[in-house]
Amino acid sequence: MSMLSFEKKYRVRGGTLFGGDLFDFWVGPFYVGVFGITTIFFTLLGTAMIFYGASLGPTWNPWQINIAPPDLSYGLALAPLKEGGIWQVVTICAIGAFGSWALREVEICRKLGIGYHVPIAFSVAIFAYVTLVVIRPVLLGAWGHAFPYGIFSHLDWVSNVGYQYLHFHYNPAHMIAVTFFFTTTLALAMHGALVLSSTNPPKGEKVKTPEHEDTYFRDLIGYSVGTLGIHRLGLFLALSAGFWSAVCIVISGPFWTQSWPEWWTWWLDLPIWR
Ligand code: 07D
Ligand code: 07D
Ligand code: U10
Repeated sequence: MSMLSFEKKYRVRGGTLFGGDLFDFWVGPFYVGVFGITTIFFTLLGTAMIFYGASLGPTWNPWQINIAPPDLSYGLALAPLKEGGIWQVVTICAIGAFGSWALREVEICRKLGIGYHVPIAFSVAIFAYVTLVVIRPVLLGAWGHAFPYGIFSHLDWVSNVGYQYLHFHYNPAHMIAVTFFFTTTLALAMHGALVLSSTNPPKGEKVKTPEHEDTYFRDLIGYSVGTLGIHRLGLFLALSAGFWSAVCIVISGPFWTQSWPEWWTWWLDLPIWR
């Protein structure tokens, strides 16, 4: 792959978080770093464990492979490999790989002298995952409460856990998370559409300015959030979606054990109705 001239200039040593110059180089387009090596280590080990788990199971159909967490009876103990231990090793590898990836992002930010927005954003996704496989199971007292690793089996888990609370749509934090997800796609659609409409005109027409973009929304809704502002808003909306997702699942069980429709009885119990 050919290098951008900018890349030639900036690809110098320094800015690492750990290990000094160790692995402080590039392979093709990829920055390596100590955390690139740890990413590859955890990814290869985790993937190998998934293959081992699959070899013990009834199928090689990629849609149906299932690596399940230990039975609830193991509580928070380590389980034998074939009884959920594989899931435990894969989970350690996943957290190791995602964490290493985030730290490699940090090192690249430091080399470039840019903000840490991307690793912070990825950390919210990692936080949602860790909530599902560590924080909530620990609060409930068993690894068996985590989701299984498999394309269809993890969907079954979501459905089963949803119906355990009768109607998961009544979970107020789930409502907030869903609303943030929907708002994120609305915002990205509007932003993508607006930028293309002004900067990618038909042949022969001039590229328009950010003033055109501002004025478009002032004409339409009386206010423009601005060209930098829409990116701040986008990041806020997307991170809020992930954050409220983590909240909606961590309160289900550890902090609310009844059905979610029942939560809303506080409304009927308000003294103003009496
Ligand atoms: C487009 C970036 C690229 C990433 C991709 C995913 C793997 C898994 C591993 C066979 C947006 C790569 C997939 C490496 C292969 C094995 C062992 C990101 C993009 C293309 N899910 N989920 C999917 C994961 C959870 C839910 C698809 C991961 C929770 C529902 C894919 C995790 C809950 C639906 C997938 C995770 C949940 C899916 C597409 C981790 C609540 C779907 C993902 C680590 C969050 C959809 C068959 C995508 C589907 C789907 C991966 C966790 C619910 C297989 C890696 C437990 C309801 N999930 N998921 O595009 O078609 O993400 O499923 O937490 O309908 Mg899931
Ligand atoms: C966890 C993914 C982290 C990913 C990481 C990276 C790799 C590398 C490599 C590609 C959080 C992985 C990277 C593996 C790949 C290469 C090279 C993201 C994570 C770290 N729900 N629901 C949510 C909706 C219902 C239920 C969240 C909608 C039903 C349960 C979101 C509907 C019932 C749980 C959401 C709907 C139910 C959720 C998921 C509609 C089932 C959760 C997004 C329209 C009967 C989960 C933290 C998320 C959650 C969750 C949306 C319906 C149950 C808000 C829109 C009523 C049990 N639901 N849901 O969390 O909060 O992303 O998880 O009906 O656990 Mg729900
Ligand atoms: C944005 C933007 C903007 C831009 C942009 C973007 C946001 C301002 C200026 C960016 C957006 C896009 C490009 C749009 C498309 C993106 C998406 C839809 C998001 C989803 C992305 C994907 C699905 C792609 C995922 C690809 C990945 C993660 C790359 C995979 C790479 C590796 C595995 C190598 C990683 C390198 C490491 C760890 C460093 C060390 C490397 C080496 C030693 C060499 C490589 C060695 C190997 C690969 C072998 C090791 C094996 C591994 C890692 C395990 C593999 C396991 C297997 C089982 C195969 O706002 O505008 O424009 O562009």
